[in-house]
Amino acid sequence: MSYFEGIAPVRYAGLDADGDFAFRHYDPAEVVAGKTMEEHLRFAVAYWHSFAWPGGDPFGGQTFARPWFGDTMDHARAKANAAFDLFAILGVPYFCFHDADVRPEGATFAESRRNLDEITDIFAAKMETAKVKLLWGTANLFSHRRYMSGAATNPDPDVFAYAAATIKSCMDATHRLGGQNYVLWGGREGYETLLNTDLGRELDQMGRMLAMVVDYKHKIGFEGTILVEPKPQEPTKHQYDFDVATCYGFLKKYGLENEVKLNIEQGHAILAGHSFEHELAMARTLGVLGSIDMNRNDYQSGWDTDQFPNSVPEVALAFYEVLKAGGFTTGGTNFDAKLRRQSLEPADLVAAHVGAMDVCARGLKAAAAMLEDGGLERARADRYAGWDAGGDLLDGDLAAIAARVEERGIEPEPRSGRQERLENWVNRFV
Ligand code: XLS
Ligand code: NI
Ligand code: NI
Repeated sequence: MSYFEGIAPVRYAGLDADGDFAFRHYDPAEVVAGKTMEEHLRFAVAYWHSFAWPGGDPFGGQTFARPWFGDTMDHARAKANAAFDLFAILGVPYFCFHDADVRPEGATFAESRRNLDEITDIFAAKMETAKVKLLWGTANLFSHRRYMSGAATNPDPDVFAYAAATIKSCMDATHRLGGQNYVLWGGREGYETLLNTDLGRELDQMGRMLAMVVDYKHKIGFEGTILVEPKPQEPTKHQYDFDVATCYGFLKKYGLENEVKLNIEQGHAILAGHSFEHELAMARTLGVLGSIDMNRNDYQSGWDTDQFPNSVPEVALAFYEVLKAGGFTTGGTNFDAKLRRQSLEPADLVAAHVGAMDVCARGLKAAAAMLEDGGLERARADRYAGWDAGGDLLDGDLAAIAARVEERGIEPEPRSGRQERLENWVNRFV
């Protein structure tokens, strides 16, 4: 019997739909800005939050009683059955996973790797008939105590080697399943205290690991994109992949800026003191926008709360940047989001995704309408028009310009930035 017994596949039923299990805005076949919504949004379910997270918080442990919780291969198989049931109910085109989400840890590295290979076979068999494909795979290099001082950045070279071997096994699994991307999130690649930390050495170790990942990708003929996921802190006090701009500097330093793109997460942007659209605009501008982890942070708690997205105005500005970047290529919209720990029912897991998919659909439609209207782009073009006007004022060096400023008696006239008018304009669409 399915864990989701009694919940039928969710379909688009329009604004008059009844109940929790229908899409009111996400019509996968509806064409928006030249592509179907399914092609634009490329939704993915995150295996870890939906199937591996026990519902704990810093003051209490497990609240969820999932029948597949346990550390045997039988549990892992039961978990896979439930996961593929949810993928089918939602009709999502993609899912994402870490090794540790899908297989039990073995007594040795070799046993863990064999467990992963066995689950990979099961996924491959299910994917032959299921609609769902793999958006990305990744290695969990942060939960086990061996990684408490980092993975690539660990002071112990044995941990670096163990992490490298683990990444290889996860890249192999991702390749085998036809993954569109491979992700590296450096949860413990950072420090708790500078007092015991050699920053330069740790950055070099991280650069070497990433370069080896890129080499291995080419060696095995993996055609997906390698993605790094920025996050400023949590679990460590400071993480090296702080934000988009920091990651770009890192990629440049190690010569990887043409090989690696970024997976940008809403909650991580907030933790870094940015807005999601800032991070996306920065990545678009730097040419490294790869994929998004869609979620929402609580604005009061200051934690990475990984809630399902719920704000159409915020999501609209995010998809505006994605559309401006030309849309996703190998990337997609991964719901790196978990239920609140009191949301115990199977139905909660389904409804959370249904609502999030509808919010994204509304955001996408608003973004497409804003772009089509062109109001923001016109306002920007007008604001910078002086630069397009030509003229020789800016020719030459500082001295030449300075001379012209005096000769021509140039006195700049301040102009309105029109922020409130632009905010009002955006509100017409969201
Ligand atoms: C944690 C990260 C993690 C990555 C995958 O905050 O968002 O879930 O997306 O390792
Ligand atoms: Ni996160
Ligand atoms: Ni994430």
